[in-house]
Amino acid sequence: MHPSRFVVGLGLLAGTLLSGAPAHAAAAPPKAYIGLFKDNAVAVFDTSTNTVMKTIPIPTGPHGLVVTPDGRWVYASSDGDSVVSVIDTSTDSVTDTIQVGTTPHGLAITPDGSKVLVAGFGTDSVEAIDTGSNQVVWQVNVPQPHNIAITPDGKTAYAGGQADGAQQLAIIDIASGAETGSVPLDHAPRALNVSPDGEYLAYTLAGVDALQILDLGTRQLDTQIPVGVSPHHPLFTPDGKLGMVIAQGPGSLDLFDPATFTRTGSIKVGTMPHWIGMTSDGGWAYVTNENSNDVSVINLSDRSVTATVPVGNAPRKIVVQPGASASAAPAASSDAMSTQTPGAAASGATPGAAANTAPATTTGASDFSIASFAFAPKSLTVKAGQSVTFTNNDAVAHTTTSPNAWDSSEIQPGSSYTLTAPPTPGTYAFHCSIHPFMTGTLIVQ
Ligand SMILES: [Cu+2]
Repeated sequence: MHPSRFVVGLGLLAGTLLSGAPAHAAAAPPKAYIGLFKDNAVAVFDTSTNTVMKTIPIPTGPHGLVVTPDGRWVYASSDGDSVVSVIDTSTDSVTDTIQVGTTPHGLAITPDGSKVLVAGFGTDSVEAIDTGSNQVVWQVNVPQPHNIAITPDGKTAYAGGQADGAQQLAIIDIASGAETGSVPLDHAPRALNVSPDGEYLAYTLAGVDALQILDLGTRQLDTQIPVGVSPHHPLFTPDGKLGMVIAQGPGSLDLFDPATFTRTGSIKVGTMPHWIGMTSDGGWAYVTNENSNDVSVINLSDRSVTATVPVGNAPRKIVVQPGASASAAPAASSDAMSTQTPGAAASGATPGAAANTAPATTTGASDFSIASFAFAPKSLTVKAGQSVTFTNNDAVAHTTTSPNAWDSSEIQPGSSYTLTAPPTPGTYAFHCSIHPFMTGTLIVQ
């Protein structure tokens, strides 16, 4: 949300490269952070290669997610726990855990990065975290707040309250933490965003297949834009010229023209899409697909989906660091994982692989352990025809999948899978089809 800063940064970068100055000024491509609701983790996604680099475990139920305007910190709430985790993006590790009220839902961050607002669904309150101290500095009563939007001037927050009989947009003065007004609603608000010019609020309602546009000057409903079934997260490009909203039913990203409030197009994405992340130049959008376990990478200049990337179980929220969009064209690479199509279940034929998922504890030592989203050891040498067992010691399901050689399908937590090493000597690369960044090698002699 700092287009001017972004432009300056790009100018400096370009100048530096042209003059052949030291490379340390080169900015890293922005990373996206994706909350994996069923993996209890945040995936770190490299937008230059469209691959997951790492998965960071956080407490149960990753829900809200924001990144500071300088890109340095990511805040993630866990709705099954009462905490907000702070991720240092320079190391991609959790460096602080902030206690908040029970069942925190959505997060929002002020444009200057000084405060993170927490929708405290279970405590009927919105809390503010000061990002300098990572302490809660105020709290205000709002019944069952779910998601929050902040105006571009950083002064006002709109919190969508979902409580029966008190469905509303609560208006909060961010400096004081006081509620200054409320817009009553007759349906539960889902997700919301303020237009870049600060003039109106776009929001979605449970059970209403239209995007709602509230004039923030008059606080009256300006118009409704009919969109696909079960609309969810709305977002604007930073220049305000393009609006978009998730339509969960058809699995699409619906586009609208903010000048005329008319729907102008629709882009097919995955199954049960949830949230939109965008590069700060508005060049690329990333849509999480909760039920197909992947992210659709969308080139907004020609509105094409350039890649569909498996990222983990039940991706919901996504944020993208500020910075130049560097989304890779999907390589027509030999890397089978990056070309997996949405919904392509890992159920292919597995010729030659004797396979059965069985309780792990019944027989001897396992050859591969799966833990913390990694295979251990990374590589193993066996003889042709030898039994090789994979034991899943993680809390989430994984697979071991080697294209054209074997596919375990899902190995549940605490279970194992035993295969017979292929008869043909060679090096067999394998991965987890749910978390394609998990890779390993079986060397058959
Ligand atoms: Cu996995």
